[in-house]
Amino acid sequence: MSVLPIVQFPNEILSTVCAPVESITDEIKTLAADMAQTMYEAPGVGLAAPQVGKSIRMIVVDVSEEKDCLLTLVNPVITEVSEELICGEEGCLSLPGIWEKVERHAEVTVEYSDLQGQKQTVHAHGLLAVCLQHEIDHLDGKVFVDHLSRLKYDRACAKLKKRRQQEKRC
Ligand code: K2U
Ligand code: ZN
Repeated sequence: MSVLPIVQFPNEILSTVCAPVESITDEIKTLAADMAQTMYEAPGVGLAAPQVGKSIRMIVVDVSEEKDCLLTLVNPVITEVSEELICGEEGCLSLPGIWEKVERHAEVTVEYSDLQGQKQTVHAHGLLAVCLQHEIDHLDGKVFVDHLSRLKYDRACAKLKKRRQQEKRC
């Protein structure tokens, strides 16, 4: 398994709608393992394939305390959402240092294929529900700052630009 470089915002691949996974090959299984290792190393609780440069519909998530509950979702689809919304601070491994409040559905149902090609369904609430919505956004070419007001979006972009300029000086 390898730790892969994480694509940084802005980047065209992060605003591109990903292609479905047509068949679950050994290459897809290796990518999934590398994505999981990259997520744990970051550390994060989720990661989407475009964040490691692959514009395909696959995500990994693990919101467990013990980091022993990895879910790999191939071609995930949100099939049900709660009317109840929750608002929480989100960050993103592609936008380091940016944390902003985002409104999400409190509960979601997601249908997907696992790495054995079996159809699965997960009913999620709490951090898992937020993480799944965040990661599936990535597959649709959206990052969490796209949910912000124009003022907060511009402020986040300016903060990222300043951070990168400071990093270059080091
Ligand atoms: O897409 C990503 O960059 C992974 C995010 C997923 C995420 C963002 C906001 C809320 C839930 C999940 C990273 O895990 S961001 C870092 C992080 C780490 C621990 C808890 C929450 C966020
Ligand atoms: Zn993200």
